[in-house]
Amino acid sequence: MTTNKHVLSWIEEMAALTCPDKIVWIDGSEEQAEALRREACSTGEMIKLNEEKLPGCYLHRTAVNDVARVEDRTFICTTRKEDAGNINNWMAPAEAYEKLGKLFKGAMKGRTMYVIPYSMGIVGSSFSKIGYELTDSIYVVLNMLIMTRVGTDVIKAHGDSPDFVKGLHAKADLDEKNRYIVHFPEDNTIWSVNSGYGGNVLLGKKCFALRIASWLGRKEGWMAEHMLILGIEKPDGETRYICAAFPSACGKTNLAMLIPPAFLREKGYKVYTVGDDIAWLRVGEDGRLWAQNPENGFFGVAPGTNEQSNPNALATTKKDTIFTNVVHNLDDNTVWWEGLDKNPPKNAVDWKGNPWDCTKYNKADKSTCGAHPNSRFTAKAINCPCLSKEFNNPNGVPIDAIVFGGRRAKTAPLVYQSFDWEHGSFVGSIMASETTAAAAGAVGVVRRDPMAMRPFVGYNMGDYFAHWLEMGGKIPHPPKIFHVNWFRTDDDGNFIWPGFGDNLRVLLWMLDRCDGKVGAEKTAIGYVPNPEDIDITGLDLDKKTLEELLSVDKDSWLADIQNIREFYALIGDTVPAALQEQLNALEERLSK
Ligand code: GTP
Ligand code: SPV
Ligand code: MN
Repeated sequence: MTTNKHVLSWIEEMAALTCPDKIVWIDGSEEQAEALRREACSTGEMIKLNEEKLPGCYLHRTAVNDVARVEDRTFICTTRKEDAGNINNWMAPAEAYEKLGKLFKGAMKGRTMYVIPYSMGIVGSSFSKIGYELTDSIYVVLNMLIMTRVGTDVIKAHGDSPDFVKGLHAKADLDEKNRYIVHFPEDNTIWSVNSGYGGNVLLGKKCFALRIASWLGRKEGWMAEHMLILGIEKPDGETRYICAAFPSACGKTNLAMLIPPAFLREKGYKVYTVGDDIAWLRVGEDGRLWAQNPENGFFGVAPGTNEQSNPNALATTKKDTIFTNVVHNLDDNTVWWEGLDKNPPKNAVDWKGNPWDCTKYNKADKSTCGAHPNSRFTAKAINCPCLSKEFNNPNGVPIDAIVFGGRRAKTAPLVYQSFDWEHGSFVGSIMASETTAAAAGAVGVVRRDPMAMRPFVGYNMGDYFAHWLEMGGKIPHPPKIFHVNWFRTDDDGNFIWPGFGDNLRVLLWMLDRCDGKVGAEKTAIGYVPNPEDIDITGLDLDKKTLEELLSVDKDSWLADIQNIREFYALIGDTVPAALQEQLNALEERLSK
């Protein structure tokens, strides 16, 4: 398949280590993919779903102990510990190679090693990057075929270059205690062992396009961010682009695919998706910040996706989709998840593979769920009805606004705007959110998650903040930076803001701010909208509630300051002085 001696000698070395029975190159052809699907069905690894209702769709169940990213088993292995920083787990590279080398030794005996040549970004574009993933999992191959651009075109574009990301994955025996997701940014290398789940094993995604790419971006002067990219077409036909960074399972896919509320649709507003999870950002010749989605598909959260919340995502999953850890409806061989509709299947199998009694479902008890809370769909971007026509533009799209946001039951208002890039970087650095099922561990605990990148920065968090500040100096026309919170709750724990499509109302305020069309109230934390500037036409929401959503409670902010100080202290002295000063200034403004 290739004559690239760097690739060949690396594969030879990895094969000598893992001892597969055979090696199969993935060429990106439909024939090969179809043969692999058939093989996966014959072994039970995947289940073919109803060809009429869900053509080309499959169900996969992971091991019960292997349902989410494992942050405590994810490592950044740099020669110097301080290059990985205090937020990342660190191991010395030699130690990690030795430790994992033992786990990989002979791990593919009796199995096939698949070689996946893939491109993150448009094949052959100067802003794309190439990786090879070696894996013993057909599920991984089939997911990578959807999520990235794979095959002979990539090999051709790669040519003889020694520059590529070397990914090695083996399921081994899925032993949790020996599960490791390990990055060697100095070697462009990723090793993942003992998992078969999503972000742990689709090495192009979080491992490459965020952790390794963020390292490369710092070195090369660009940014890799956990951001969706969307386009808003206005009634006059002009399209404006926004990036938004929310932590895992906090609404990126939903915002990226939103359907405008009826009154805005009637006025002619349309929303287009460029990306739903990852953005690579660089400064364009015009001095603006340009964003590209390096992925080719969506690995989206299934629960909560329905005809009302996200019809575009639902439509995207109607063909050529792999469903992971959802409910199998045996009556018509389709799938179901909590929040899809009010008709859970009667004759069904849950995500663990056991018969599922939907009458026992109790919202408060996650163990009664039929679908795992982090169950997912892997769907092709081209099947998305609202995919942007710029999706395959190698230049990406110019960005007007960057939005940060998280799940905060109280503190954060619906929206506010930072004073400038430096303050905006500060706002990103102090982000916090309640944890979700996307990662193993407790759910619903508030933790600091700077720029939604806490689990994904491939180097020292303080240096990452410094990179943000430095990039600000390199962008002559920087986007405006905002912060949102769709998740404020009332005293009974209900969300106050309707969210989903109605979030467009807030995005339009941002665009008006970018264009200098509306004023705002200057508060201690930033610019907050005058309530009358958020259009609530047709909403069951009164002005008083909107005021409440926009209010800044100084006491809870002051209480947060202490927590931010502790977090900065944890990162250590790499936190830029400018951000420490921003924090002091915020405290001062709040105390006035
Ligand atoms: P990752 O793929 O893990 O990075 O997640 P994501 O950020 O793309 O999150 P996603 O859009 O899949 O949403 C996760 C959950 O948040 C789903 O259960 C959604 O129903 C819910 N959600 C998304 N947007 C909103 C919103 O505006 N309001 C409320 N209340 N819930 C939302
Ligand atoms: C996330 O957890 O942010 C995801 C899913 O997008 S995973 O690919 O598992 O990282
Ligand atoms: Mn994500």
